[in-house]
Amino acid sequence: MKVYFRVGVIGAFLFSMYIFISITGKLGVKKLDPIRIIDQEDISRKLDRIEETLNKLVSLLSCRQEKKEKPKNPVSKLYPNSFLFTKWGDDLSEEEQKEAEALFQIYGYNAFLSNRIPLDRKLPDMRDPRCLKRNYPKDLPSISVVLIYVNEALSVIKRAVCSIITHTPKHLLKEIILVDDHSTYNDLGKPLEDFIDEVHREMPGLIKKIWHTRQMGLSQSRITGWKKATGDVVAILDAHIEATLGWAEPLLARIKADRTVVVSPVFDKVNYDDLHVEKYMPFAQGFEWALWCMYEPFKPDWNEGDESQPGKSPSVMGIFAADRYFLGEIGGLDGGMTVYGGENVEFGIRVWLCGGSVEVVPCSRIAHIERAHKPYAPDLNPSMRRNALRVADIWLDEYKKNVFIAWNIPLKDHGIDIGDVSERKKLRKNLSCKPFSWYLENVYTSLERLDNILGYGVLQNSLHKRMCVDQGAIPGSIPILYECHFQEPQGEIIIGNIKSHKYSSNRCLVDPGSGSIPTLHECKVAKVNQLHMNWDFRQGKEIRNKATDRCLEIAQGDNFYYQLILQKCSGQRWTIQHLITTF
Ligand SMILES: [Mn+2]
Repeated sequence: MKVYFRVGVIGAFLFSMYIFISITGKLGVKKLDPIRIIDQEDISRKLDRIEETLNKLVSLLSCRQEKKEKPKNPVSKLYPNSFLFTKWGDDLSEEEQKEAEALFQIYGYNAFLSNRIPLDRKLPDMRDPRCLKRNYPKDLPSISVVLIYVNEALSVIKRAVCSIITHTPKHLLKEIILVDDHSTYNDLGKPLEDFIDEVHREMPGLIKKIWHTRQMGLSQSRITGWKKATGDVVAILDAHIEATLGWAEPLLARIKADRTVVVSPVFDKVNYDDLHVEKYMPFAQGFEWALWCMYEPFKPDWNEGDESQPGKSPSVMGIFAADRYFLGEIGGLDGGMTVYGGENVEFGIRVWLCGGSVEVVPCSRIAHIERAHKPYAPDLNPSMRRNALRVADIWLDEYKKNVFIAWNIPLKDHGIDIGDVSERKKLRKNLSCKPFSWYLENVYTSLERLDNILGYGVLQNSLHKRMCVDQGAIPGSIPILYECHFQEPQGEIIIGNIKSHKYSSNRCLVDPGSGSIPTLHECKVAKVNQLHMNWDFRQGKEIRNKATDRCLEIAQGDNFYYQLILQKCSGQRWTIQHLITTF
């Protein structure tokens, strides 16, 4: 039996070890009309117009804010270690620094600065020049824009609303729906109502505001917004965004052409500290086996030399637009997903499997604040893991195990409550959705199937069970013994270092043939160079190199610490934490 040991490269300390068996030898301002006095007799009409103009000015003012003066005497930094002040805030007084830092701790972005810059600030046009030449049909579907949030800074929400009003053609903008997932800060009450009232003097009824009486999480917030929507298309966005010029038309045109396409704009990055915008290149939106989302190159056949063209995407990152009825037909969003995470991946997979497709539309750009920390919980891992297991159970078929591997939890009896999945499974059946293997073969072809993994988790030696095989310092290629971690300690990555994608590489354990120190090499390179990377191993038995007949063992070094060595087999035994098949 040919056995590979792969040790990954994420994290300084990795405590897991994976065993592969090789079958084939691979392991988102108005202009004021001039008032012309045509008929001097008609004073009342004139007065009406003046009043109208004043109203417009009021609404304009609602999107404007005054700049505050800078302090004259710069002072020393009170928070040298705060990420907020790394490259921002040199000219702030001590009082201002305290206020800025306090707001930063609450929101994860520079709410202090947001409160001081114009609500109608102009952002640079990040679009490909080819986007500007494109013509879109006049009779596009109408759009309801949903903004979901919890504990968002008021000025950030106002700026999002102003940007949507400014940059969405008036005849297309059906409404803006604000969904508050039970914010606990009170500046969102009366001041937000006052802002909405100001907007409504110009555009009555445009904004609808919904408040969750308890926190329900991202997925339920989106569902709430979608249910309230009445437009042909619903766009579900975060509230810490700014829509930019021409953002809506490319999305709406795509949905008009094919109502089963779910579309995502490209998010340009708004830095959390100085709030300036950086251009992001268009990428597909994928995920890895722990179901955390990530950017991914488009498939090679994407653009044909025109990178302004929509590209197919395996999933969405949470911001998307879809035909409102189509969204309902495929089951809306999974209301069983809690708090945060995984719900976007679930949606992407379901769209593809149940008769739709997902595209990223590079001509549509939304500036999005990348927070320094998320508002829902200090540690999102537990909710993310639970949601990932739920997605796995409903949608991933035989590939479900890959999610277990990525989270380093046993295949059976993990004891984690994933909620009631019966309704969603029924939905899948009723919609006659395709099997997940179809998705891997046709949509997300770069996702590695991990078919050859035999076991995963920590690898322990019988002599000294407190110590586990670890990848050692990075950079570096010497595996070591390190104290075992069976759970995720302090959010450290202890598993998941088996790379989820075909284009990434793992590291394999190698016997260099001489000396007594085992080494780690990129598996692909090791294979090409015919390094001694094949091992015999059975659960609870020795680990023996097939080429050199030497065993991976442990021994006390000169410093009395145990270390990994290669030597003539002396009967030391090894155990891997979780087995996929018995071997
Ligand atoms: Mn966001």
